[in-house]
Amino acid sequence: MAFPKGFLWGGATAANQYEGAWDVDGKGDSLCDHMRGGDVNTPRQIDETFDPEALYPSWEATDFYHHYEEDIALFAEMGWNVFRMSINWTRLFPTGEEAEPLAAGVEFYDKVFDCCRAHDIEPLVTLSHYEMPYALVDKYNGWASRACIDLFFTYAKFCLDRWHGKVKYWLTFNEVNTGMPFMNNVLSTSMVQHYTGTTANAPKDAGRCFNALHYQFLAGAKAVAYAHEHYADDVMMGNMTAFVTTYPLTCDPADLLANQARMRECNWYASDVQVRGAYPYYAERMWAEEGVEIDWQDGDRELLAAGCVDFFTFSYYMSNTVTTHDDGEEIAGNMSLGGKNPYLKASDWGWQIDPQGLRWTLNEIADRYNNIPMMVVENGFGAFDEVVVEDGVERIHDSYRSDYLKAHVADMQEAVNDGVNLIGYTWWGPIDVVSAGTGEMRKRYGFIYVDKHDDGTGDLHRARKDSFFEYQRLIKESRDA
Ligand code: BGP
Repeated sequence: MAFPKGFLWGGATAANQYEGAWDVDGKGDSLCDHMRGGDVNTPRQIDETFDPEALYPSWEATDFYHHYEEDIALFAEMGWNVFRMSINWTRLFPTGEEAEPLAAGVEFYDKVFDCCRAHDIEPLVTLSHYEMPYALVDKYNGWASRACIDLFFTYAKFCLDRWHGKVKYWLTFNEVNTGMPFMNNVLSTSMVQHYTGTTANAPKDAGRCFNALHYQFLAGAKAVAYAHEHYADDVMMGNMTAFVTTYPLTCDPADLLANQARMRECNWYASDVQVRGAYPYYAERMWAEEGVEIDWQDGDRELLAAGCVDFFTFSYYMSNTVTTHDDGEEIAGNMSLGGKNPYLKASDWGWQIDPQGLRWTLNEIADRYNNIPMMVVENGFGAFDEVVVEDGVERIHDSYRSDYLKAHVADMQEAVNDGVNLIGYTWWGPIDVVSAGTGEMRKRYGFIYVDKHDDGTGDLHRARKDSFFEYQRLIKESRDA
């Protein structure tokens, strides 16, 4: 069996990690522009005011802004028919409160979408990929304030009105569930407080996290409802969940329950709101146990119900374990912590490699949501790469990355054979970008190498890694099958 006809193959990026040109043509500063780089042991630092001595990796990133034509041509060469990217809110609305967008920003995205279309590539656009105008963080404590719902909607409405004919697939908030208190993703949760310091020390406040999420759900629902009302024939609106797949470490029933609680908190809570248009039945107890009061206002329930998404998207990198016994060793993961699994190997950053977990996860989502159309919009392998020059050509022999790719695609194929309604796959960071978690450049995911380094050096030239040709071959084979 093969992938369905018209299956979307491509890659995924985010403006703050890829676009660069952070202050060009009137663009405002985003929260990410205030973050320094770190590494696997050094958490990132958020500065309120810029230190002239410090490096802020998002400022230049890998400069899609000035390389988009070259990069999209390389994507087309691999055979892509989808490219996930995000619009940078501050390139259109520098402080988030302008009534009209900046013409230069609009023109930039016009050109990018036209370039994609010229290569028969569907853009898949995230409206907010850990981006928020810093001015809104400053003034409102970001998503701590209901005010952001309408400000986000002004931005989203502009994007949908302008680009509904060029962009069919839209996602509201990247990995919105990482705003859950347990996940403690500072890019999501620190937006709820005007916070400076290291990402590891950001204060956790369950009440603010749950309410900031409530406001994001409402903002997303408002955009989805608007799109359905005006552009139902043109667009498909999706959620984006960071899927944190966990297994009970032992068959102790207490571990089973602990794992169920973790899966609910990390994955199903946010997904249920966006897919079913209402909080899950266990939310009341969760709020009570966390001492949280949700700021319900008239019309909130109706708005959530009107904003159900058309397709389910998620990121999947790894799996973890959960246990009530203290022999579970905690390791780092994608925006979360989890336990080691003795059956799995891990990347140099401690992310456990589990392709079968992807098949399991796809089936779980299909079971829960009546086999809704699904896309894996992030999956990938961050690794150190070595450039060698052979016959005057730069080569990167990254068989580890190709192995990860092939193993995950093989298990996706199994899920498709199971009957799962999977419509697309976008590899994370198909061209080297800044790491979100650590701010590093040397944690590379790309099929395309970019000459850019953690100390800010590099001339930004691009080079095809071995995995570039593997992905190209895999896509071709899947289409020819
Ligand atoms: C996801 C984010 C991405 C991306 C990816 C890899 O959580 O949506 O923005 O960065 O993880 O993570 P990292 O860059 O920390 O390796």
